[in-house]
Amino acid sequence: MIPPDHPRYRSLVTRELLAESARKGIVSLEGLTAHGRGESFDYFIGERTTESALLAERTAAALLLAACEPVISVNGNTAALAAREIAALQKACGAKVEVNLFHRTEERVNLIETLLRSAGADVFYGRAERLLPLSHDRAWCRREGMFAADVILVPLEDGDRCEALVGMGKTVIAIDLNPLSRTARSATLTIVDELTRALPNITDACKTLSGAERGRLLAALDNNYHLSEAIREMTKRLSHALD
Ligand code: PTJ
Repeated sequence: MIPPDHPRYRSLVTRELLAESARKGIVSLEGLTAHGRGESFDYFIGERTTESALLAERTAAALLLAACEPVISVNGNTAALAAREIAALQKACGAKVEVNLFHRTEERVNLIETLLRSAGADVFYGRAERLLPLSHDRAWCRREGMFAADVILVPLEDGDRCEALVGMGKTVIAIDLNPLSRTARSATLTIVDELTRALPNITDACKTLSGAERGRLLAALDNNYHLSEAIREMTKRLSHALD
């Protein structure tokens, strides 16, 4: 039992949720280490949404709303941490929600789809095929889903697939706390923020952005700006820690 007055209460509760999800088979054991890496980068940005991340979240909303075939890709960590937030974003932007796993088994796909449905998401399912140019199992997706997407949101992605999706001509929005990762550097737009803070901000922006604001955000999209602002923020905090 974690006492609510523990200074790291939220972080400890989240870890417990992920550990429990790993025991159920939703999160992979590797997903637990990925979360630890994310936590360390979150420390460096002060565990809050920075100004540049919020701008990236609003730009992500503009991209999703402008898309013809938007898709939200969901893996084990994303489902465990944010199934309800995924369902809310789907309602706000009309994207398909499709499960795509690195450590893929049919059992995990089914568990994650069931969790998403119980949170209110309308999960895109059907026969998966090896359609993406990758040698690992993230290549499996649906022809009418991810394969046909023009804009795809990929929280906690690995660099290989992000590069492959961009290479296929897709607009890729990544959510990744590590601004140095291959994913962050190869995506069209990277949101350097924690998943459960980023998703509600994108959903809010989907509901409130005017047509003119959307146009301005799309015209100003510059991923290098978001990455360098995130690195600047982290460097600033680290150097203040020495004061
Ligand atoms: O469920 P599966 O089988 O598809 O596996 C999923 C994992 C997460 C294991 C897989 O995609 C993976 O190995 O990811 P990576 O390459 O470790 O990348 C995950 C990235 O997400 C890292 O750069 C982390 O810093 C970042 N990250 C981790 N947790 C969060 C996060 N970013 C935002 N919010 C988080 N909560």
